[in-house]
Amino acid sequence: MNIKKILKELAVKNGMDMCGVASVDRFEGSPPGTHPTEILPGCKSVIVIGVRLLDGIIQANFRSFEDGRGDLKGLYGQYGYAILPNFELTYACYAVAQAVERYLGEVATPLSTGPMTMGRQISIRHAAVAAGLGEFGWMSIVLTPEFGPRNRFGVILTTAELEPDPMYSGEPLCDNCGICVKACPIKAIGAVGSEDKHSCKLGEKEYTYATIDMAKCFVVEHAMRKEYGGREDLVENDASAPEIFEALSKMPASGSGLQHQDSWYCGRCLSYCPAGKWKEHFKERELSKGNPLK
Ligand code: B12
Repeated sequence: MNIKKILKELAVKNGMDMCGVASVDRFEGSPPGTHPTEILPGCKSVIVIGVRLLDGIIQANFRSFEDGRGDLKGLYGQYGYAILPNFELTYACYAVAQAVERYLGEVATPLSTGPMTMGRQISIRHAAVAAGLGEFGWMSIVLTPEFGPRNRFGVILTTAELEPDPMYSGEPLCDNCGICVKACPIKAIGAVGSEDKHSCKLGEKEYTYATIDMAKCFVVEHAMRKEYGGREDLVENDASAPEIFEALSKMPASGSGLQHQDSWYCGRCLSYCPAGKWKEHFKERELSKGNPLK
């Protein structure tokens, strides 16, 4: 029985595009509490599954950014960020974990995938790179050869000793073009070449990516100002994390839909990143004018 093949096919049957395996030794240097063995004692392998974002949803973002169609922005929140990918990833993580326990008699712990499922037990970005699915882009999230940053990932920890996949070693996926930096409306992504950046070592490879001002990113994502599609100016652009959380707790609950609060989930950095096959997916189909500053 080729268990890795079965698990990968199961991930695909459950709507996933990618599946990779990392050995636990690739997680040396994890921040306290986030090492896989601190979450699952005896963890030997980390399985990472990934789903691409629909081209049709990224194009809805282009209509919003380029044509002012604010009414289409929620499609990204729904199908590209908070709702669908998270639930799909959650179901697929569950199916893979069930298969590991049923077929191998080992223990498998699926982790949270992000908004709507909450929790952040491990850095999923680091796990996706460790499992060979791609590399960090300057914008700090993971780029894959086909989809660039337009993917979401989920993680399953297991005591099963699975053969690890090689880490990505193809052509560099990010050429530090700086489009993500220019596309961000609140300047949350550090400038290319800035000294304020992050480095980390996974396996034998060293990676560098920008420092992200996550508080700023959050203000835009959650439409906390009118200029980002919000109903009111709830915080200043340079609000601190505590100020943001206080404002968020007072934000009126949305009267419609599954989400409790307004959120537009921005996504400019990942929509305009030319990595992966952006040209084939969007430019050649004339889906984007390609200028984030317009
Ligand atoms: C909370 C969160 C947010 C918050 C951030 C709040 C905050 N203050 O951190 C907000 C809402 C702002 C946000 C924004 C976005 N997010 Co988000 N987010 C998360 C979430 C749920 C948790 C992040 C986290 O706290 N991780 C835990 C800490 C420990 O990790 P860290 O901060 O990344 O790690 C640092 C160190 O601890 C160290 N480190 C951590 N682990 C390890 C391991 C080793 C071995 C080493 C050496 C070092 C190391 O390196 C880092 C730098 O110092 C993750 C899912 C997840 N669990 O990872 C998604 C996740 C990172 N988000 C994702 C996405 C898509 C986005 C957005 C693009 C959404 C959008 N707007 O469209 C933006 C990102 C914009 C950008 N350019 O970065 C995806 C990224 C997918 C990808 N392709 O890589 C993830 C992985 C969700 C998923 N299931 O796919 N996000």
